[in-house]
Amino acid sequence: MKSGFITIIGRPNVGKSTLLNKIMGEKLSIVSSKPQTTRNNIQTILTKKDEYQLIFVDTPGIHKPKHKLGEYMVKIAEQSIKEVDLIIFITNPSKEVGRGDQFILEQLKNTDIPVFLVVNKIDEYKPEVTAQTLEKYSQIYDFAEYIPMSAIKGKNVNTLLELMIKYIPEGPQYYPEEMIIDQQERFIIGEILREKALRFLSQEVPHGIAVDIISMKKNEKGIYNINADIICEKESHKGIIIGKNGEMLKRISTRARQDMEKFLMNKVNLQVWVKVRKDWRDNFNNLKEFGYK
Ligand SMILES: Nc1nc2c(ncn2[C@@H]2O[C@H](COP(=O)(O)OP(=O)(O)OP(=O)(O)O)[C@@H](O)[C@H]2O)c(=O)[nH]1
Ligand SMILES: [Mg+2]
Repeated sequence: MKSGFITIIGRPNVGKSTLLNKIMGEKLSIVSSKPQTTRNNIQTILTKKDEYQLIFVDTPGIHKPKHKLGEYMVKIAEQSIKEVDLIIFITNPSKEVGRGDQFILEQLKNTDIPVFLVVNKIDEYKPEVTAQTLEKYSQIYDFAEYIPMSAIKGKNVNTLLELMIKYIPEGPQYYPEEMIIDQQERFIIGEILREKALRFLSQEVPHGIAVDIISMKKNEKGIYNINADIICEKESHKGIIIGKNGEMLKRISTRARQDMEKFLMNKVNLQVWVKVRKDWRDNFNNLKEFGYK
C-alpha cells in the first residue's frame, strides 16, 4: 500500500479548494470568487482499499497579511509544507511570475520534498499563455512535474491523481477507509454558513466575517437545533448583513440551512444572529474563540 500527505498551496483565489473538491468528488472545502476564502488547513482523505491513501491538506492562500487572522492563515499554510510527502503548488496562467509566487517558491527552495506545478484555470486563457507560464516557472524552479489544468472542468485532474500516487511512498493506512475529512461536524456547519455569507455579500463585508456556532443539539425527533452568530467588524456591516427587512440574513440562513440538512441528513432549525466585535481579526482572544488557534 502507498500512503502520504500532500499539501496544496498557492496564492489566494487560484483554485486550491476547487481542485481539492474535484479530487474528492465531493464538496468538502468552501469555495468563493473572493480571495482568502479558506482560513484553516483542512485535511481530507482519499482511500482506495489496499492500494493507496492520500491525505490532502487544503491551505489558506499565501498573501501579505494585514491583520492577525491573516498572519495566522499564512503561518499555517507555510507550516503545511514541512511535514508532507508531496507539495502541489498552484498558480494561474500569466505572462510573468508574480511577486507573490516568487515569495512562495523562495520558501520551497529550502525543502527537498518534490513539488508539482499546477497551472489552473487554463479554460480562461489562450493556450499560448499557459505554455508561456509553464516555461517561465520552469526557469525559476525545478518542479518534479508540470500540469496545466482546469479544476472546474475536471481537465487533467486524473492525470494529476495518477502522478501523485506515483510519487508518494509505501506506507500504512493512517485513517479508517470511510473517513473523508478530519474536521469536526461543528466546524463544517460553521463553514457552510460562512460560505453563504461570502456568496451573497458584496466586497468589503465578507472578509471581516467569522461564524460562531453557539449550540448544536439534536432532539428526539432527529431535528438539529443550531444557533449561530455571524460576527462582523462594524455596525454598518451588521446593517448590510441583516439587510432591508432582514432579507439578506434570511437569504443567507435559508441557503445555509438547506446545505446543512444535506450534510447532516436531517432537518435543521437554524437561528442566526449578527454581532459586532470591533477589529476581531486583530484580537488574539477572538481569533481563538472563532476557531483560528
Ligand atoms: N475559470 C475557472 N475558474 C476556476 C477554476 N478553478 C477555480 N475557479 C474559480 O476561482 C475562484 C476561487 O476558487 P477557490 O477554490 O475558492 O480558490 P482558493 O485557491 O481555494 O482560494 P483561497 O481559499 O481564498 O486561497 C472560484 O470562483 C472558483 O470557481 C478553473 O479551473 N477555471
Ligand atoms: Mg480555498
